[in-house]
Amino acid sequence: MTVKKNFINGKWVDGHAHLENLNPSDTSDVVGHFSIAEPNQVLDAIEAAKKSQSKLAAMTPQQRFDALDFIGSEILLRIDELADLLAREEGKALSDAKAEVNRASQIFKFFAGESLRIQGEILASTRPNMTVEITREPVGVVTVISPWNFPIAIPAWKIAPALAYGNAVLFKPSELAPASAWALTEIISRAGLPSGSFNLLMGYGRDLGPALINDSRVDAVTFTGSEGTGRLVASACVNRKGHIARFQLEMGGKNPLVVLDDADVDVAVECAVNGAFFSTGQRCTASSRIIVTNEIHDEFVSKLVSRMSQLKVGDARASDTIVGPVIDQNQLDKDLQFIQIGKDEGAHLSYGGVHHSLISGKKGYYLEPTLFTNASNQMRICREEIFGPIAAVIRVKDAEEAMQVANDTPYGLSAGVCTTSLKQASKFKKQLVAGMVMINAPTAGVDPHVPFGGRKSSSFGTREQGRYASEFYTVVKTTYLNP
Ligand code: TXE
Repeated sequence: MTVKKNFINGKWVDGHAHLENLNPSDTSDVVGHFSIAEPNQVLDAIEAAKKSQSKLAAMTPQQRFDALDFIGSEILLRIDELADLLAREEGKALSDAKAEVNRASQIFKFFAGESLRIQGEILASTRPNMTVEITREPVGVVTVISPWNFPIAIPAWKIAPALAYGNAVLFKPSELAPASAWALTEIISRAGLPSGSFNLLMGYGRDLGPALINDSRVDAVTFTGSEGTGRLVASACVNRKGHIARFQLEMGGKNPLVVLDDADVDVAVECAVNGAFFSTGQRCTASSRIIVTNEIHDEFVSKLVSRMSQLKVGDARASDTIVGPVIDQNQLDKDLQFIQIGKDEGAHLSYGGVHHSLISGKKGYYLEPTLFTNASNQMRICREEIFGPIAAVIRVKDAEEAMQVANDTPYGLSAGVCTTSLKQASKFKKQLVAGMVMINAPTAGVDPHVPFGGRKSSSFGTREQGRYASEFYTVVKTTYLNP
């Protein structure tokens, strides 16, 4: 049995035990075995990262460009292989997996360019003979904690800017999807970065998390995952010994898609199907609340249900699969529990809700895309993040009520509106309390070069992606120069 190792201080290192990574489309298929790092190996990695960070920062911008461009190019060159691996370990349909791998490549290439564009400012001083210079420097050592649902794109959008701006990285991927993380690390290990400036530490967050955050040699922590874990990470960053770590959290969503009476109903149905069910609904930007005004409601629901019947559920790697399995038994149990909660709360199950343990002879965590109608915004299925292929339709009387319901949520990541009225589109753009607003577009699916993030319980800290990422991965220095 081959065990894929952790990467510490430029070397592949065994841990004390290993994770078994199972294919959620076929649980008899073991994707691989991955070494679990020990907390004292985390300390070795921190030491190495601290020592090498200045070497990374001393590389010329062109050298950092070349390293990141190499990573982006190799990802693209191996897109079919990496997408197949991603679909196999995470259960995302192959077309979605391919799009994700492509996006990871685009992100590395974008930040390759950004390493050449680190800007500063020179201002006149209020004092005679003085000049004020504002420059950006690396933060130092950054811990990257990522979830399983985008096992290559989320690491890419954290690691690429960290390296571009000269930060050493400690990368802790999700224990549920180590294969894509390992493959990405193997590419990064050949990119010509100083030994120790990039480290991979696989294992469980509860075991490795404290070591990765509590050490004051770690300057910043970027996290994506559940809200509960996000709060633990925040508290550890604030309450550790030594200085408070800079931190950035991307957490849950309960994203609304508003469909107004004047919407193009076919466009609205496609937005709902894509936003709610693609990637098996396991996206923080998934549309889980579909808020529909009275007049269009019945036509919209009937077309949506008919469209849902065309969504083939199956093995993520089968070419005709649209909805792959959910990630694991725990997530399946959570999804089924919420389906029962929805029924008990009095919502009407209009489509799906059924778990198939066997499809085409393969035992997996298959769940039909599921739609509740007659839901109210106060039901638990409309308030808590489920993270599965489950959406609820809430009927409202008009655009005003739709706005109120859309914003009545503890979250604020992405929000969509389908309308043909410019006036309504402008109003919703202004008044939706969300980090991202989608007009006649699914709530999920974003560009790789622009800011990503939310409000309220969805996010904390500065935005990720695009040039706004520099706010997190650099510190500003103000120099007063009296020559
Ligand atoms: O998340 P966790 P899980 C939500 C979604 C899902 C639920 C559970 O609702 O059903 O979270 O998923 C690491 N200190 N989202 O269990 O536990 C962990 O190892 C430091 C929404 O995967 O938050 C992993 O690397 N780190 C979300 C990462 O945190 C710790 C995407 C995320 O794990 C830690 C994923 C600790 N104490 C899940 N404990 C979204 N909205 O995008 C765990 N980790």
